[in-house]
Amino acid sequence: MLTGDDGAPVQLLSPDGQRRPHERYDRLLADLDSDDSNALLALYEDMIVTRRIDAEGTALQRQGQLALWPPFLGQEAAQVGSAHAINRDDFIFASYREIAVAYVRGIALPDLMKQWRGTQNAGWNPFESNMAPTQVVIGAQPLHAVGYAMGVQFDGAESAVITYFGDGATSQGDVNESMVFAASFQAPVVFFCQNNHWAISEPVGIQAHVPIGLRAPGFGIPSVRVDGNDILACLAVTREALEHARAGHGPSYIEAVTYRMGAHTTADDPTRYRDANELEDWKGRDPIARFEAYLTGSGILDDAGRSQVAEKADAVAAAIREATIHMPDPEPEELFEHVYAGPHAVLERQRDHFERYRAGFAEHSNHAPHAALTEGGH
Ligand SMILES: Cc1ncc(C[n+]2csc(CCOP(=O)(O)OP(=O)(O)O)c2C)c(N)n1
Repeated sequence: MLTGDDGAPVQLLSPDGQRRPHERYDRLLADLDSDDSNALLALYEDMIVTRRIDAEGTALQRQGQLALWPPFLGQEAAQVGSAHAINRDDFIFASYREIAVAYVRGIALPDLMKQWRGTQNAGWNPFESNMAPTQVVIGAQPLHAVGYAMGVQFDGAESAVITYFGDGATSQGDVNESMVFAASFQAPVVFFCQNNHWAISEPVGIQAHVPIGLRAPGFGIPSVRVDGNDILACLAVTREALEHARAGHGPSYIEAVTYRMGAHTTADDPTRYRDANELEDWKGRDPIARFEAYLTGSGILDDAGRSQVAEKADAVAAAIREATIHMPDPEPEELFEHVYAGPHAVLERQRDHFERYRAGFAEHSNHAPHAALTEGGH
């Protein structure tokens, strides 16, 4: 059974990168400690690459190549650490900000960008990756996750479901309803809340007068708070929670305490509502700097390793840029595809109407207004 322990977030790496032994969680990292550190370097690489993807996404939006981008700068440990805990046959339901989760999941690079360029509603086939399209409707996806987890349970499968959402989402009825169902049916689902302290301009303290992780036990769901800027702690607690679900012990809840260092999206200006000192304070707790200090201090990472990873990050960013810039525009009628699994009479009627509407423009352009003018019609 998971617990909130003493309420302090679980931490396995101190802010200056020292490994802290932990009676309960060390078991869950035993493979990392014994595999010649390849797994540790893989975690580091994914953090560096995803931070680079984030910077590239922001730049592409500024250059008019993307409609919008939701930066996750500062949340790399929470996303990469937890995503490394997920098995291939587990299913993920995430929000728009979990781009690092999608990257770790192996979603193809161009597919990460389609939603943000606006060429597709969703960028990938959820059943190829066992990851649903990311959700922009706040708090909707935990409902989908619990429904899916109940299906997993009915099938008797030994897999788990994980759903990601933000601190702001916990105020939505949907999230609370999904916890009622998860607890009632003991569904094999992990609720992973990234408390990044802000729901656009609303600070978390307004909606939550107790730590968000403490709400779940009220639904009968065991919960743990974790330092969301400590990648090893995020990996360990998520592994434990997923094991708990796969073993048939029901739902659990993780509150990863982290910070959104960037803007809510590229359409937002956080300097209008956020104190600069707060940001400075959290920059001092940068999740990558902390892990890098640990790896360097234990001799796992050196300058050669660092530049190798930086090269990989640059290559991924270049591939993303190339794919985004050359992404073909869809035909407008494609909007009607993938709404239902099969044909649907109402949708067919709408498509037909839309096609005639578009054809009307073509006719109109044959009788262009300027032609009428030159013919002296006005
Ligand atoms: C149902 C719904 N209400 C409002 C919005 C507008 N909205 C977009 S993001 C957001 C804040 C979400 O904050 P949080 O859940 O903490 O996630 P974060 O963006 O910090 O990752 C809101 C209110 C929405 N997308 N969906």
